Amino acid sequence: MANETGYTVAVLGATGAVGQQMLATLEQKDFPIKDLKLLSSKRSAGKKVTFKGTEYTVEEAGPDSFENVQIALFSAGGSISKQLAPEAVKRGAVVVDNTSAFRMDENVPLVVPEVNEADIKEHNGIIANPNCSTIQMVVALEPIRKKYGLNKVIVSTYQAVSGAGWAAVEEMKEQSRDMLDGKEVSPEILPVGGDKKHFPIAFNAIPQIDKFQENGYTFEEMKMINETKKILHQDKLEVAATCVRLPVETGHSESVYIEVENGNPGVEDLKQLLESGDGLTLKDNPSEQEYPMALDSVGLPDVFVGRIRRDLDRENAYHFWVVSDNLLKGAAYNSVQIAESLIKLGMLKG
Ligand code: L14
Repeated sequence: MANETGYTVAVLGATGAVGQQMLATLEQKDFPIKDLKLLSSKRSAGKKVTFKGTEYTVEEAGPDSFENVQIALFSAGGSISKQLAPEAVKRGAVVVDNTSAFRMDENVPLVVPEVNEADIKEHNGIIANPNCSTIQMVVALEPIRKKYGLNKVIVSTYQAVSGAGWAAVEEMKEQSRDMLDGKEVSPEILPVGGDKKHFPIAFNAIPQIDKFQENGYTFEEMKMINETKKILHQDKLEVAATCVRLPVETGHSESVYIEVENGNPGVEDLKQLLESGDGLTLKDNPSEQEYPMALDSVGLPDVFVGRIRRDLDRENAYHFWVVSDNLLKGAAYNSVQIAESLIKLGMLKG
């Protein structure tokens, strides 16, 4: 479909869980698209995808796919990004990469527009979209950090299966049926496709997301730790994370403990701050049992926060609960927001 005005946009990984949400977000925001190219790895090439009522055939991505592309949204896995992002940049595209391939590269801004939009100005062709669990946490931390400063963050996550892709969601559903029917199950994907062992996710809680590192933390945990410091521009911030997979289809939840640097804000102060924070929706009314839940977050771009309370032993410490749709604000929606910021900042060739 060709429009008179707008940009030439490529979506790489168009058939995947995140790619599909990228298309839904572009459609819903009526993003100015002149030409749309839908790309994938070899495995998914040839599949049909509909965008704004027009059917597209997804093409296998190669270096030349990015000829004349102005903005390329990548979500087809880290190794494809490593291979093709530099090729897209060589051909003049700006790449918004949703994998972990470039996030910690010092020449690549790592951006959550509500938090560090200005970092986009430093880009050299690639802008990284942070990890899903990191994004929703920093959106909630930023208003507090801005006013009171932060010394320490400890987070435990309760992560949904869709982050690992459609095949993992299918595995969870089939396993659930099989277990209820008393059949044996043979997990093949979770906790991590490429790891040695696989465990059932149905009726379970798995304290492993991505592979283990030498320090005993998983890669997902280290992503949260390192990315949070980079996005908040605070190398010395103390951060620890424990990432756990639950049999939830979509919507990550997080229990967050913080120690603020200056002052001793009351819970009401924090609620007001969070209520007016960009991209945040406060849902915090214990007497009416109102708090954020994964199921309620599905399909919505907001980061929901609630259960805000003081630590009982430390003056400057607080606990809260953060929930968001991991495929939207955690991935696709944030990527499209970065593309919108590029336009707003006048950084896309028209
Ligand atoms: O973008 O849920 O770093 O398994 C990698 C693993 C996103 C989610 C990333 C998962 C992720 C993911």
